[in-house]
Amino acid sequence: MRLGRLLGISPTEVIVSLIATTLVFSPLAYAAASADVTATVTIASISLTVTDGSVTYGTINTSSSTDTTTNGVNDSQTTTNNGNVTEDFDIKAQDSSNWTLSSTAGSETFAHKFCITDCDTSPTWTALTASYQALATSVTESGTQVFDLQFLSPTATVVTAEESLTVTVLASAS
Ligand SMILES: [Ca+2]
Repeated sequence: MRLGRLLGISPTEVIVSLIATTLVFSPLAYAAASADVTATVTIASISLTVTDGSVTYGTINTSSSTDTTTNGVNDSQTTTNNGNVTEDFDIKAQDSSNWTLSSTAGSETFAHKFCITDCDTSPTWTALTASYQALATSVTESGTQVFDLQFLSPTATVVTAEESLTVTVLASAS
């Protein structure tokens, strides 16, 4: 009561003043709080390479065969996923300028086959066709698939100049 008289206010009035001050300043303490969410995104890139991408079978007879294994020209090919998503690889071939692609060789007809497992020792050759077939599935980023090719020459042909043969590997999102 003595303090209240000196300040000219009663104790009850002092308490009320303190509460009022608190109510005024409390909202300011919350107003400064914030937090950010940082979002990132990467656009999918589907890409592949085939190295070295070139096979020279050389000169062979009709009704003969050669391949890229160590028993042949030793030139296995490596397909690499150089995109940024997991990919599937598919492979196909096509007729050449003068010969027809088939599963077996014939007159003016050749076969082109691929192998992915134990190709140097006990290869399993699968005939390439004009339609895509699975070469590898679920290849992770930077992952690779090595494969070999086998060429079976026509049983008869009038073509004696160099013939170019095309094999195509396709990458798609796995
Ligand atoms: Ca080569």
